[in-house]
This record gives sequence, structure tokens and C-alpha cells, in this order.
Amino acid sequence: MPVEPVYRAEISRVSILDEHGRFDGALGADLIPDADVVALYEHMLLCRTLDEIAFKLQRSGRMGTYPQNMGQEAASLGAAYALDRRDWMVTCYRENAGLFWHGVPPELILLHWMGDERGNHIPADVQATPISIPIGTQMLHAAGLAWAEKLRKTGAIACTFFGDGATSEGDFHEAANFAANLDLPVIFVCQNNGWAISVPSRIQSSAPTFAQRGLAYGMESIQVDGNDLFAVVYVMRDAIRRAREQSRPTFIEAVTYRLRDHTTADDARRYRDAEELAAWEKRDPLVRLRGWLESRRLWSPDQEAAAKERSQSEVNAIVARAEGIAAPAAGDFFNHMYAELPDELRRQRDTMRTSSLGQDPSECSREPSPPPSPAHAH
Ligand SMILES: Cc1ncc(C[n+]2csc(CCOP(=O)(O)OP(=O)(O)O)c2C)c(N)n1
Ligand SMILES: [Mg+2]
Repeated sequence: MPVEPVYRAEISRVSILDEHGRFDGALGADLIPDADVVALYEHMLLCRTLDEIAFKLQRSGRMGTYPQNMGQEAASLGAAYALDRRDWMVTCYRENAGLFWHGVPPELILLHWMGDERGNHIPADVQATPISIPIGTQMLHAAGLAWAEKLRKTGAIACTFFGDGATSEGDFHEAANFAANLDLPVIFVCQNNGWAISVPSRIQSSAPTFAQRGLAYGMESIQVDGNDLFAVVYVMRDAIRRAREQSRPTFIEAVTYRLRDHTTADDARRYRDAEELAAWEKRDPLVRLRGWLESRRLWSPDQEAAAKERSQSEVNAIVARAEGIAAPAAGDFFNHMYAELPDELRRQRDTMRTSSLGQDPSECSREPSPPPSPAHAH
């Protein structure tokens, strides 16, 4: 019996605008109209400004822990640009740029990180789920949403985002298995930023690419320079076509890097080399896109200065809106779980912030009961 190969595979990597400013005219021509590239660049600038201001809000005690998105803007924005408004964006916490483009009001995301769960209340006409902090749960939601859209024949698809670390969670494997075997119109975008907090991706996976994890489930899988907006749009369009026309999933590994700490509770200098960071700063998606615009005389220093000023005032207005939302009444905590509040919880609500929390108010006014006799004391 001869031994012969039964399966061979290859993972391609797509790059259109590289870190040295070289542009692949064959793939990149007519991909994005110039006016849209300008709008996308301005949007990235706004998101980066928001990221910097959110960091300062955390440092000055006006916001809780915050995960900076800096350096990863192109991946989610390129994806959101390629998607329709009817499609679902099912994200974790480093996709502000894509979420805002898709229509999520930025003040909601700030509200979330300010600790107000109403920040998770996405407007009904925006197809996005609340940002997922538990690692990996959202991929299953995306598979479910894609399945529902398929059964309803709406033509809408789902696109989910997660990190390199999330691919080690069981949830990812369940979602990928469902998506591939039930022919679901879902796109898995893995933002491989090299790290899961302090765990480098080489410990997360001993395979040379994360895209192979999609391949293992029988779905089309590809790697893309995640800091190259053009390349992300290119691979997304291909994946969207596959999802809409063939109801098949795609795994996209977007190689990127977070240029800041994991969150404001982290200090990446303790585990990352300065040289590694410096190398990735040169691949910054904003710098790269600005270079492209300037080389085509679509952007000038004056426009840059004006856009920066606009971003500042827009972000100030976003922060004012987030901080201007009145704090919820403490009782709301109890009010939205049950149609009729159980007695025990009603007692807790009525006695909260008193020294008799949870006791029957009618009994609270009685004389305190005598101390237990020594025979019953422990
Ligand atoms: C289920 C679960 N386990 C652990 C954590 C703690 N945690 C928060 S972020 C993170 C690392 C995630 O790494 P990755 O998926 O690569 O995303 P990145 O933060 O790099 O974008 C971990 C372990 C969590 N939030 N949820
Ligand atoms: Mg990561």
C-alpha cells in the first residue's frame, strides 16, 4: 500500500501598502476611492485621539481600566468599511475604529469603560453586539447570528474579531466547527498582535501561522498585514463574497501589534523588548496611510493640523456626552432582572444603603435582639 499525501495546504499573506510605502498597483488599484481613503484616515485619527484621551481619563480617575487600541486601528476599520450596515460586528475590546465606523456611538464605549453597563445598550439600528470582555465568548455569538441570518434569508453576514490568545479558548474551536460544518456566513478576524497580555504568541501556538487554525476546520484561511488598510479591505471583500454567495466562513489572520500596554492596569515594559516596539512603531497604520495620501497630494500638513484640531474637539464633545449621562439610580440594579421582584430582593432593594440591608423593614424598628447566651456562642 503506497503512502501518499492526502492533503496539502498553503497559507497566503496579502500586503498592498507596505511599511516602506510601496504600493501594489495590481491589487490596490480602484480598491478604495481616494475620497474614502481620506475619510478613513481622518476616522483613524479621531479614534487615536479618543484612545489617548481615554488613557488620560483613566489616569485622572474619571474612567476605569481601559485597553488602548493604538496601532490596531486598520484591521477593524478596514473590515467595517467593507461590510454593509446590515452585517453584524461581533467584537472584543480593540475594535473601536471599526465599531464607530459601523455606527456605534463612541460615548457608549466610553460609558462602558466608565463602569456604566448602559454603555452596552447598542442602538437597535446598529448591527453590533456589546464589546466582549470575557475572552472568546463572542465568536459563538457570531456563529449563532450568522446562522439566524441564513435561516431568515436576509443576506446579512456576521464578522467577529478576537485576539491571538482567544484562539486557545474552547469557544473559538466550537464556533469554528459550527461555522464550517453548518456552512455559516461568518468571518473570523483574528487580530494577532503578538501578545496575550504577557504571553507571546509563540507560546500560544507552535504553528507558524494562526490562519492554520481556521484551515483545520476546513474553511478558507488567509493571513493579511493587519496594519495595511488596503490589504484588509481586499481580503475582507473576498471573504464577504464567500459568505454572501456561498454561505461559507473565512478565517483571516490580521498581523498587527498593540503599541501600548495591554490595558491601563498593565506595564508592557516588564515583558516586551524596546527594540520590538520600535520596529512596530515604524509599521504604524496611521503613519503608513498618511504617507500614501501625501505621496498622492491628497493630504497636506495644513489638512493634518486641521484634522487633529477637529478630532480634539470632537473627542471632547464625546467625553462630555459620556460624562453628561446621569448616573443610574441605585435601585435599577434590582429592577431589570425579573418581571416581579422576588420578596428577598425587594427587601434588599428597600433596605439598601442602610445598616439593616436585607432585613424586613417592619422588623428593623424593633429593639435589637439580646446577645446570645454563652451556651450558644461559638
Ligand atoms: C475567559 C477569560 N479568561 C481570561 C481573561 C483575562 N484576559 C483578559 S485579556 C487576556 C488576553 C487576551 O489576549 P488576546 O486574545 O491575544 O487579545 P489582545 O488583548 O492581545 O487583543 C486575558 C487572558 C478574560 N478576560 N476572559
Ligand atoms: Mg493578542
